[in-house]
Amino acid sequence: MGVASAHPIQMVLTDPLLRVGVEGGVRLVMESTLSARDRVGVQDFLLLENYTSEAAFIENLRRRYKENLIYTYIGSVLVSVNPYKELEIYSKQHMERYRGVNFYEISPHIFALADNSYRAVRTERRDQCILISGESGAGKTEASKKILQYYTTMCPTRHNTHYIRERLLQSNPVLEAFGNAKTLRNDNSSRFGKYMDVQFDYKGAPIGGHIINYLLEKSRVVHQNHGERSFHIFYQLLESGDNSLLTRLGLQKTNPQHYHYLVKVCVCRTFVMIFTLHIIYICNLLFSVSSISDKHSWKIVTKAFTVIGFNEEEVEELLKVVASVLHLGNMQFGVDEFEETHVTTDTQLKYLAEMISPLNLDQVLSARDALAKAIYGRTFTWLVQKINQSLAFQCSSVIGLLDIYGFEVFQQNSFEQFCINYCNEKLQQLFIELTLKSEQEEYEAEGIGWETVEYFNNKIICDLVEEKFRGIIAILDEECLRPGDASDITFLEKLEDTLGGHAHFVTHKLANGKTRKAVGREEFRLLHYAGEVNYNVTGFLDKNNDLLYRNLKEVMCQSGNQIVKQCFHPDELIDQRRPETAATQFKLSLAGLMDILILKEPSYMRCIKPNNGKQPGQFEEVLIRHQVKYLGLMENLRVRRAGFAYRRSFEAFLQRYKPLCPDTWPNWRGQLLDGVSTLVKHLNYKPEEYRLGRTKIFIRFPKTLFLTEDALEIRKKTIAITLQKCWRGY
Ligand code: AOV
Ligand code: MG
Repeated sequence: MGVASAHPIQMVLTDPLLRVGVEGGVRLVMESTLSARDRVGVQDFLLLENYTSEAAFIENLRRRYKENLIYTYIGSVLVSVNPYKELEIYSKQHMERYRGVNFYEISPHIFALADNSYRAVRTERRDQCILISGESGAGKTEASKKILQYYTTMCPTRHNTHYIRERLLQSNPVLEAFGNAKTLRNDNSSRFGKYMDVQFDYKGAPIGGHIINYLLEKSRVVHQNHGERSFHIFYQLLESGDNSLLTRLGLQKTNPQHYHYLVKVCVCRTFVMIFTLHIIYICNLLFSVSSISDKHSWKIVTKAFTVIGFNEEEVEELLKVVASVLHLGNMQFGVDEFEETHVTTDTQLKYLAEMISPLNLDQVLSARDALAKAIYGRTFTWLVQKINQSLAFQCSSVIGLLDIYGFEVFQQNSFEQFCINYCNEKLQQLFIELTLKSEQEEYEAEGIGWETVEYFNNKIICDLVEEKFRGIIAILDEECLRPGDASDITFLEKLEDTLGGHAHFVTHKLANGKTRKAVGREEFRLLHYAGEVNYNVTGFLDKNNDLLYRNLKEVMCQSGNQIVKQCFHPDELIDQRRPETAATQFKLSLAGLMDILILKEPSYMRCIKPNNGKQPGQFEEVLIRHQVKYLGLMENLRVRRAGFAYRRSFEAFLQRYKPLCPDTWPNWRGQLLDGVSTLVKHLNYKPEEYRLGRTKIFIRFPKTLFLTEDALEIRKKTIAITLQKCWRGY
């Protein structure tokens, strides 16, 4: 359609079904590999006739989804719709089809995205990152695993780093066991953020990796929402750990209901006794998740430990930590006639418990929970460090993969959802900065004629959360530090005082003094880019403070368990400074992430969740339309359609493609602009395909650049053959 179908370079290079000789080179054209099925709808939204119509956009998605064509492009952005069923499109043969092949030549696929980034690293040593976004359950984690599989299967190997590929792959099941859980939105929901660098040597072999983890939702260790589970590892261990192991850990091979932390759904404590039987019944139904086999996962995880390089003792130490968390949850406390709390559990944890007994019952329980969360959270970070050690970080070109928890809305949303959704705002902001905003600013700076495309910039929401002094995190920190009567409710009041009237912040109070029913008295509502979410402030201060009694830390420092010992360092006891609050730590780590990403060349994948029932084949239009809207896909398409797919500085363009023109080869001695003009004239670029700015050339269609790349490849071969002949003759 709008794409240059009969490009002069293409005419030289291609004849759809034939091998054609070009300058001595031979090439089999890939277009014939597109089957009729692959062509359902358009495979790139840029080709949509009616590209401004949201209905046409969704219809294209629907038609393709019906044929199991879950991938479609918007230029170089890959859009995917979760199929909720296994598709036969990820085999090694499929990977091979995508190796070294340009986007437009073959049907859209995650492997094409992976390969495209890989080639940029391999041929030009440009660091890449692949940013995968979408709401909870949309398919981000699955996508990042597929990308990693592609690299570990298709890239060349260096024999002395062969083990690295296996370790890169096997880090996933371990981290998922400890960091993923069943939620209402996703049976295997990532409850931590993960950024992973895969490092490649100059030959393109993966030689190392490095993982950064972001804010684990550790409150899940001590309670879960109704219908959800704690982290997978607990169930895997209880279901499949062999008897002697469980005995050594003091655990019983029993239903998880035996462990208080695994049945601690969010129910008021006073009613726990009354409803115990009822809860046990519900929990029996809850523990098994039909889409997850804890037994099978356990086998994979234990094997993965070995691959990563854990020895038997280390695995046992780690599982002891997991078990100790369950034991902590089962500690019981009684109150005597003087209202003092005593430990009533007769276990080896009694000593530990005595350390916290001078508190009242509520304080004791929250101190115990804080300890369980700290142990688990720190062990998770230890695990990531341990994996990093095994991945042998080296200074080289990288492809970064970002797989972070997706935007989520539950009936009850707390501090965790607030952090998760803030993180998604930041990623959306990056997407806007790097695509919509910077693209348009660049055209302006380069003096390229341009009609501005309007889009919603969510910076206003990022500022609302993170601004110094006035942002929600700053106000929360202030309340956390304020001595005296600070509470979750005073925090809410402060928010109202400072932010009331902000376009994206709402409480139950209306300006006319009346009450807004849709927001509870203990809630505030944020109008996120992806939708409205009510946050209940209960627990915000505690979770943000994330404090642990000093004497509990002391006990932990003396632990005989090697992992616990490493997680609780005595230096912590000497340090008098107050640690950063949880929200501020998170804010800083996200700022660090943005710094990492901004230095790399990004590729985007936007994942869409087709229904809330996790069902294959169900394309719920309202739900999908909402995601298309908030992911900014229509704006993305409009900017792309109006804009240019690629840009290169005159210097880089000339340097790379000068072998294609006798006037610029081997060197161009004049002005860069003139050199580029001469080169594109020789390549027969049509006027609508490119623009020359002040310092850069802008190329409208990917196809133009791909064809130029193809021509370059052939030219290089010709040069190599000529040189060989010369040498032989010589
Ligand atoms: P998420 O990472 O985006 O959610 P996942 O990648 O865990 O979502 O996907 C959720 C589930 O959808 C998976 O467990 C699979 O059952 C299914 N699924 C996703 N992608 C595919 C695919 N390409 N082929 C087959 N099934 C798929 V969250 O981690 O909750 O934000 O925090
Ligand atoms: Mg995930």
